[in-house]
Order: sequence, then C-alpha cells, then structure tokens
Amino acid sequence: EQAKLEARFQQMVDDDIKIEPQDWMPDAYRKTLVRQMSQHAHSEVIGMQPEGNWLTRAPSLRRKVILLAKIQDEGGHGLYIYSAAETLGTSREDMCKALRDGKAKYSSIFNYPALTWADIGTIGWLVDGAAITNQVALSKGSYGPYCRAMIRICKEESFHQRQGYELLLSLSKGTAEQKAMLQDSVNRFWWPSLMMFGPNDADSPHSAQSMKWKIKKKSNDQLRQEFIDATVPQAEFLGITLPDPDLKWNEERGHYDYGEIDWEEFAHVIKGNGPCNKQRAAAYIKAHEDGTWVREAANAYAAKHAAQAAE
Ligand code: FAQ
Repeated sequence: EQAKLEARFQQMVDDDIKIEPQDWMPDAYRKTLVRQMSQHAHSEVIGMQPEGNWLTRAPSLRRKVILLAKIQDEGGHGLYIYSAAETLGTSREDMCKALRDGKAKYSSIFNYPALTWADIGTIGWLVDGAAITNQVALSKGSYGPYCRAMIRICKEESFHQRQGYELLLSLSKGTAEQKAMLQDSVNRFWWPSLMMFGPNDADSPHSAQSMKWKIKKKSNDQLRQEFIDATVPQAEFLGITLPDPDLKWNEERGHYDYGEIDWEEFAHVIKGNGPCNKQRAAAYIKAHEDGTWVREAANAYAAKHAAQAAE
C-alpha cells in the first residue's frame, strides 16, 4: 500500500502536477519542505536587520521611502512562507521558537554587516539578485503553496534588485570617494553572495533527493553559475571589478569560470561564528520579548470577544 502511494506521488511530481496540502506525501518530503521553507522564512525576517541598520541614515527622503518599503516587503515574504509552511502541519510559533532557540538555520549572508550606505545598494543588487535566481527556480517546484508564494515574492524581489542597482549606478557616477565606497562594498559582498547557493553539488547532502522530488528544480552549482553569468556584465556596466582573479569568460563552456569559494568561511558562518551571528540572534530574541505585551493584549482581547459571542 505504502509503495503504491509513493509511486503515485512520484508520478504526479514527474508529470508536473502540483502537490497540494490535502494530497498524500511521503513524510520525508514533508520534512524536507518544512526544513527548507522555515529556513527560507527565517532568512527573510533576519534579513531585515542589516538593512534596518540604515533606515535612520538614508541620504534622502526618496531613498528612505524605498528602503522602508523593501524592508517591509521582506517581513511580508517571511509571513507568506510561514503560512505556506503551516499547510504542512507545523505551526509558525514552533518554527519561530526553533529560531529563538538557535536550532533553526537562516541564510549565511545575513551574518555579514551592512557597514556603509553602498552596502544597501549591494545587498539589493547581489543578495536579492542571488535570491531571485534561486526563487524563480523554486517557483516551478512541486509543492503548490510554496510555488505560489515564490511567484509573488519574485515580483517584489525584482523591485529590490533594481533599487539596489540604481543606487549603485548613482554612486558609480559620483565622487572618487563614492566610487571607492561602491568598490569596497562589492569586494566584501561578492563571495558571501555566491555562498548563498549552498555547498557545491558534490557536497550537498539534500540536493539529489530534493531534485527528484522537484522541491529544487536546479542544483546549487547550476544556479550559482546562472547568477555569475548574469551579474558579470552588470558589474562591467558599473565600472567596477569583482574580487576574483580567476573570473573569466570560457568560450567553450559558454559560461564564466570562477575561483574556489572559501568553504571554511562558509562552515564557520553556518556554525554560528560569522561576524554578526550573535548580534542577529540577540536582536531577534529581544524583538520577541519586547512584543510580549502585544501578544498578551491581543489574546486577552480575543478571549473577551469569544466570551461575549458565547453569551
Ligand atoms: N546559509 O544540501 P544542501 C532572502 C545548509 S534569500 C545557511 O545544499 P539544500 C531574500 C542547508 O540548509 C535567502 N545554510 O541544502 C532577502 C543544509 O543544512 P541542514 C534565503 C545553508 O536545502 C534578500 C546544509 O547547508 N533563501 O532571504 C546555506 O538542499 C535581501 C546542506 O546544504 C532561501 O532560503 C546558506 N547559504 O539547499 C531578504 C531559499 N546553504 O538544513 C532580505 C530556499 C546551504 O541540513 C534581504 N532554500 N545551507 O541543517 C534553498 O533553496 C536551499 O535550502 C539552499 C540549500 C539552496 C539554500
């Protein structure tokens, strides 16, 4: 019976029929989705912190409004993805508790600081750029609620990527100091952005199964290459260099070759020892604690109305 269910499930996946919450699915499929989707939602929420750091220092009203909108979008993306994950039977409360308890992961990239105003542009250009490359592939995956969330999110991420690139374009036409700030920012964010795609395929324990289930439609290395190929010409247009001496066009492959990623640094950051891991966790926990009275008040209000309705 179990084998029959599994075969039917895999057939649906192979035929590109979306799996919906009420459909039968293998436990491991459900577990993998909850793992990936909760990590993804946590990344969106923790990802608000580096940019939030610059809200009070945006150089103009226009820049401030754009940045505020972008950060609010990210909070919204977290909420869509938590909701999509809840259709798999795990509560948002449990997922967030796992993050507070340090048991859940979020993307390595958000453990790097936003040190200068140029970093706000670079995060939009490179970090959102990398996120979209991945999310466009995810939107074509097998689990309906996740894919639908990805379609909406990608539309907003495109705005995020463009606002970042436009900000950097202004700096690229600015003073020598502004140009130097731009170059320094890209030097710091280039390699961590490439790490967002995860380990090389050969070292990615989840990839083979996730590709078979079409939770992932493209591999970590495929997506990383796609991102690099799209980004190098954009760097040239900005008049900056990318900090990789091995980065060059390979005519035969029809792709850019690139240097080896520092996987030790990646492991270090994932284990909790990146430049900002502790700061990010502390800010997240503090926000939860500061919100206690709001949750208590909302619960008291809901209980009062439930009691009135029952009278
Ligand atoms: N950071 O076997 P794989 C955004 C972990 S976009 C931390 O390859 P998988 C928008 C991985 O979890 C960023 N951990 O795993 C935004 C696994 O650990 P586990 C978020 C990483 O799942 C922009 C282990 O390594 N996007 O937030 C990372 O098949 C600007 C083995 O790896 C998503 O989360 C990493 N970079 O592939 C917001 C997209 N890479 O769970 C604000 C959804 C790998 O066994 C501002 N996720 N690990 O303990 C995915 O597509 C996949 O989960 C991958 C990893 C591709 C990240």
